Amino acid sequence: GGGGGMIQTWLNKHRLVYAGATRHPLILSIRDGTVDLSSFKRWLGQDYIFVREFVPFLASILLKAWRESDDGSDMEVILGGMAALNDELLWFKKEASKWGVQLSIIAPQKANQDYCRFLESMISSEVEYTVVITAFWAIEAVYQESFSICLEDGSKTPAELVETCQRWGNDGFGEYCRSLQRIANRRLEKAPEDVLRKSEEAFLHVLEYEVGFWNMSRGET
Ligand code: HMH
Repeated sequence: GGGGGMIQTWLNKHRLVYAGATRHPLILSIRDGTVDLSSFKRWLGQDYIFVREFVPFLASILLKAWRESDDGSDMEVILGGMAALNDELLWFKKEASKWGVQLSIIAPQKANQDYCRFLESMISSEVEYTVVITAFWAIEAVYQESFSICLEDGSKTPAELVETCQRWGNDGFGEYCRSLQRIANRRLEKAPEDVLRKSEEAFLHVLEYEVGFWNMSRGET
């Protein structure tokens, strides 16, 4: 309950799990300037693979919004997100070449494969629009929250990583995440009990996969 909608209720209820995903040691090390650059490069290569998989996931959400949404502006928000991915993939290529990371030879690690398989499972037409828009919001919100921490006053983020942090930590991306949150809240408000339960599970799954994803940067697997 409360004025913040279901998402805020879940953020309160699961705040420790959420903090685990948004204040991961990799992010904290970027913010305090002690980041191990080989960890950053591992993250960069793996995230390029992830973002490529994110395109069909978003396409499936666009299709569900077109079929099921009661509000035409949902499609505009999702289409804006898809359009941004085009630029994002180009940015990854540019950034990888700047760091000497060869994207063409990178294989997805286990945690990345698991996360991508989860995205693929959400593409199914059996998975309700409300559930996928909740998962989509969570995926974007974790990056927005994480990288904006690295841009706060007093952070010691290395100059060469500021552009990366701005990609997800900028105000425009924050506004986009709030739009997704509003869509999710509006859908969750009218959702039957089983869809609510599945949406909360999807949210928690995203948080778990995000932690696994950050952990890959340690390069232990
Ligand atoms: C793993 N989660 C991961 N990668 C991303 N690029 C985002 C979220 C945000 O789009």
